[in-house]
Amino acid sequence: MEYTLKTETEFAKDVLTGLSASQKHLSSKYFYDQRGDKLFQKIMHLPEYYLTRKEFAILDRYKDDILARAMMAPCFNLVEMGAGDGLKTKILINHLQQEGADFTYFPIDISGTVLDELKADLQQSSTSLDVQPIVGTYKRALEVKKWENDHPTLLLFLGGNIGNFNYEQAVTILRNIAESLKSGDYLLIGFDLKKDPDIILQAYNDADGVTRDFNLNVLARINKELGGDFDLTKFKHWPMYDPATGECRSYLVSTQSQKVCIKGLNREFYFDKAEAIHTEISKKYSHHELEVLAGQSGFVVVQDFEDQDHYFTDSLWQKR
Ligand code: AVJ
Repeated sequence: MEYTLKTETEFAKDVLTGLSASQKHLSSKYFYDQRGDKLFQKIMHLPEYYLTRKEFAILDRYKDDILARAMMAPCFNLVEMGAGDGLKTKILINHLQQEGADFTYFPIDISGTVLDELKADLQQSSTSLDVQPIVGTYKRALEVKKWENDHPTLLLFLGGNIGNFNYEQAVTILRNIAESLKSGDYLLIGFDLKKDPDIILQAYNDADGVTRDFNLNVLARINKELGGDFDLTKFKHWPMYDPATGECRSYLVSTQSQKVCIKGLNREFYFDKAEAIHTEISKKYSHHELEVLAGQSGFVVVQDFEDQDHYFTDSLWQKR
């Protein structure tokens, strides 16, 4: 069967680059198609995956304090990087609406499906809410900057999504965010904090194998969208946590030497036995590190809001 060449898409280009590199890599941003969204929603309910529950508790407990600090005008923009299903954000949105606040919500996500669901869901519960979804990467959204107006902005970057970048990349993206904001604007950003390495590793290696399937989904996507013939049973999910750097890294390790054909790229790729594809980083921060990060990217830390176990922080920053 003839397979149309798809070398022009961003995904195709990234797969070609990543699988041609001497250390093979694929970006975790490609985990999130329709199936990946479902898997991640399942992950958020896993007993081992504490991040979502902790942040939920923080937002529920401190919503008044957070909004009292960050709400400076009757009319403002609420921008959210990586909104996903918006379940956590709904705590803040509901609260804002109860207070009669006047704001436009700009949810940004790489997955169009999840944004459609979010918009439908929000407009069902509150018909008057102005929702302006933006489908795309953080980078793209910051270039388009649909929220550029005279109103102040509260930008949300929740869930520990910033953890998917290493430190240098985090500085770059936060500087771009700072540039898209006005002096005095706020950023509420979620960081997973350094803690007992066992607890962290288990969160990325759950007993049910949902995280394994999530990781493998990038290969399933290559099969589906680029005509690949990856045999998913021949790759092993391998997360590891480095307590020094705070980086939890996930790999897919080839269990045998094998050849994979990707028709859409018109290419074959070889894997040695035990060769690894790096797929994800989930960086954990110390308080000191996030202070430095804020300073380097043009913000000051206003206040940290943490759960009782100090596993996670929603850190409120202000643009200098
Ligand atoms: C959505 C980036 C916060 O890194 O913890 C969950 C994604 N990966 N399990 C994370 C994820 C594996 C998650 N973030």
